[in-house]
Amino acid sequence: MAAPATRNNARRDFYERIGGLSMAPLWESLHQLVPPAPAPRYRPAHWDYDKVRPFLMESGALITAKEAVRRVLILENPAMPGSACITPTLYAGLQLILPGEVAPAHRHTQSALRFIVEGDGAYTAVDGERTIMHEGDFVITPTWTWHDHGNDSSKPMVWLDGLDIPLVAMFNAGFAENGESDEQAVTTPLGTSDARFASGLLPVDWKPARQTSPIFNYPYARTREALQGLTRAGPPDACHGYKLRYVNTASGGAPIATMGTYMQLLPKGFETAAYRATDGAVFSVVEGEGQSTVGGEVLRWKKRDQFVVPSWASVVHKARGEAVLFSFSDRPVQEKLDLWREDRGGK
Ligand code: 1HN
Repeated sequence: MAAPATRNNARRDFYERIGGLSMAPLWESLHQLVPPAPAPRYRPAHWDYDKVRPFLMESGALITAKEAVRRVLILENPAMPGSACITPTLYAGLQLILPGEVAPAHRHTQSALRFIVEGDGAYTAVDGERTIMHEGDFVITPTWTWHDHGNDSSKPMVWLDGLDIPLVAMFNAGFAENGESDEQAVTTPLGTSDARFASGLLPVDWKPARQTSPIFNYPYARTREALQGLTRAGPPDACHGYKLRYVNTASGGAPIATMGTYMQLLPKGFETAAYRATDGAVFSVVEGEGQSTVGGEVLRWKKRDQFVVPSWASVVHKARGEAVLFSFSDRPVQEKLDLWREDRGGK
């Protein structure tokens, strides 16, 4: 073998020459390509609603929902500037719709979830059916469905949008089109999907045509009641407190194929055991206050704050009073691909 300097020069020269043929040496990047454990290139981050809200309201004076199409402030991971992503697979943003406004109808192959942060009484319409939204409701906009939003209430409405934009972009599977009018014609009475599908019963001959849930609003009142029931039924899980996943009751799977959604209650003063999983997750604080130590970083949160926990980062949640946290992640995708892992009691 030649002396190290000569050898390195020879290698560099070799890399340059094969680079001309669009080739590269695997041995220079192997460790990075196949790390021994997830090494995410994004960070934990927290958005304090008291700081965010004034900017949201300011955006309301700058542009109408109609002109903006969607008046949203993107929650971008601070380690991924310019990406419009909160994690490498997920997009999140806070959307404002003011009284009397309409966000015009369109559809796209990206799926969306809405988690209502502030306000009551605005609607979203999906393929001709409206649902009235209230704080804490989880509402789905399935892939390739027409959707518009409107606010007939007298107060601003703010919700967290979660979309699988980066995942769809990775597959180059994105399509979108605008509706012919801003508001869709209502073709189905209010409450239809709830009546047909949300009571643990299904219309006798109904067969699911897609993975998406037939229920499109999972109201907070019911979710809260379920959590409360759990607290009476047994002790909390050491890592999660009382945690439920939203379900497509027709399949047992997630309501949206690409994004799992969860709600958990942490009893007063409860501190979870350290936990980590391969799905990075976005949280929205529904009730209470507390803190989460994420990979050693302390995020202090309260009602209406948002925060993000990266893949495989160790998490410890601690509630001051009783707290309720909504979250979403790409876990159903990882599970479908046999990739999802968790570590209960992880460092
Ligand atoms: C979208 O259609 C909505 O329908 C929200 O409310 C956020 C972000 C990127 C692309 C489409 C909505 C979006 C979006």
